Amino acid sequence: MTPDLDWLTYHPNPSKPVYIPPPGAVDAHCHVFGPGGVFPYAPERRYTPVDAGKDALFALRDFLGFERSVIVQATCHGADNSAMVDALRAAGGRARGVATIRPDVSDAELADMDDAGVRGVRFNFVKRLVDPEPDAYYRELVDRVAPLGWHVVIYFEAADLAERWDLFTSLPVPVVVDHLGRPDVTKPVDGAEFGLFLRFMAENPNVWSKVSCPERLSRQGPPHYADVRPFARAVVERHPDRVLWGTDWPHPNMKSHMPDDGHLVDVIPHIAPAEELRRALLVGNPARLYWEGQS
Ligand code: 0GY
Repeated sequence: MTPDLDWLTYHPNPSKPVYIPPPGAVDAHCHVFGPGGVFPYAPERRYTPVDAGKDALFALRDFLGFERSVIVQATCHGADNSAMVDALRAAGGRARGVATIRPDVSDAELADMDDAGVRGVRFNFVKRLVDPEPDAYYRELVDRVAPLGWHVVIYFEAADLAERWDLFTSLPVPVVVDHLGRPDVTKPVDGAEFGLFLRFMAENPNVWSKVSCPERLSRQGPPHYADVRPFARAVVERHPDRVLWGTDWPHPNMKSHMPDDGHLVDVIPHIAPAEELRRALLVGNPARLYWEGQS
């Protein structure tokens, strides 16, 4: 399948990070795309990416100094999780997955995904990627996966938080927010918009955040993404036991630039300035949520 004309391919030779992650470090947000010839992209997709398969993902993991990965189903594969599950099975216990499911998923399919290492479902509310459903749709899906001990990953734009507040604050499982809830980083970190996100985390002890994707949120750009750091750091310091970090490789829909993954890793010490914070962010927290079956 031909990629979109304006699609930016992942960095072919990222720099070696100066920061060395601790043993057991987890890249808790990354994807696999295809290859489309083996795992076709979904007919309802909003973009056609450049193939980015499991071998390239595992090579990057090793190069950057990570031991494990959490592979999140991307919208270009719809609710066909086979590329992600294939990667989990090939990873020999070193990867866990987050699936996209629809109400027609069978219990046998859920059990098979659980066996492969899926530990959560992703609900996407970003309107350029999907057509979001009414709250009841998501509640029914949570009822299906809660007995398996799975959690929910939610991806939304900052403006959606107020609109979906009732849903997001009433889910009976751990809830992991992608990319800090996508704040507008030109607004103050102690302003009303990010204040609502901080309140969301403070009032709901089951809510986690990925302090990921400075490249998506930044106006100042690479290599330091300095304008995003205060937002990520505020969350890491307030909730050190409920944060995760990920590369977001292969960086779908990046239009401004393609990040050097080594530079992204070098942001970590700036958002988690103490060794103890970094160990929680990269090792302890993802281990608890994805490998030890508890939050
Ligand atoms: C991300 C971000 C994006 C895409 C997807 O599933 C997806 O297609 O999540 C985006 O376009 O912002 O986390 O990969």
